[in-house]
Amino acid sequence: MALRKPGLIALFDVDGTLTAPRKGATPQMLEFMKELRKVVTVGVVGGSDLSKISEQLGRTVIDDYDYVFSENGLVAHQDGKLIGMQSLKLFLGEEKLKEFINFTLHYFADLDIPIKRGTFIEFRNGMLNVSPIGRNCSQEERDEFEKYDKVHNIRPKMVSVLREKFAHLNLTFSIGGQISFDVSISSRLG
Ligand code: M1P
Repeated sequence: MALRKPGLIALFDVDGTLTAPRKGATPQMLEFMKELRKVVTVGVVGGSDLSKISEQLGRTVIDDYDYVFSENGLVAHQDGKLIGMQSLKLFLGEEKLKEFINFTLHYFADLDIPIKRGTFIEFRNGMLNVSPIGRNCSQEERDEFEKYDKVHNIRPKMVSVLREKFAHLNLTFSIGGQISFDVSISSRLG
């Protein structure tokens, strides 16, 4: 590691950058990243939780990169060790969290979209991942939902309802992937 440039870090997004959305990295990409790490400090940043990023970049991902920021940076690893984690549960408290989840599930019950599958809300450490079609849809169903959403704005409309209804909770909403959006602790708060 003697050749590495000090004070410089190369940070890479996962889905759509190092891998196709929710797919594994190619051997060529993994080899490239390994070589890059010889000359510069390398970090990866993904919206998914660590277990999904590990599926995509390899089980030893936290040791293979200098930094791994999962859940959009709400969980941080450096040199294989956990250095920071935000907890949505602690931030909101059980009552507010339950109120948010209940409202979201009611919204889904009234939502008319072509198909629905399962896992509509995925509870992570610092965030909830919310998906109108459900996270355990197939790749084909995922691609179809993405197209449908571009026309019907299912996610933007839902985010705008939630943003207004839960304005007092200081949450951040982000639509980053194909079938879902992330709800996390607002970065504006310490
Ligand atoms: O990394 C971008 C997003 O990837 C996934 O989104 P989707 O399943 O909708 O394609 C999720 O892991 C999401 O949290 C993340 O922001």
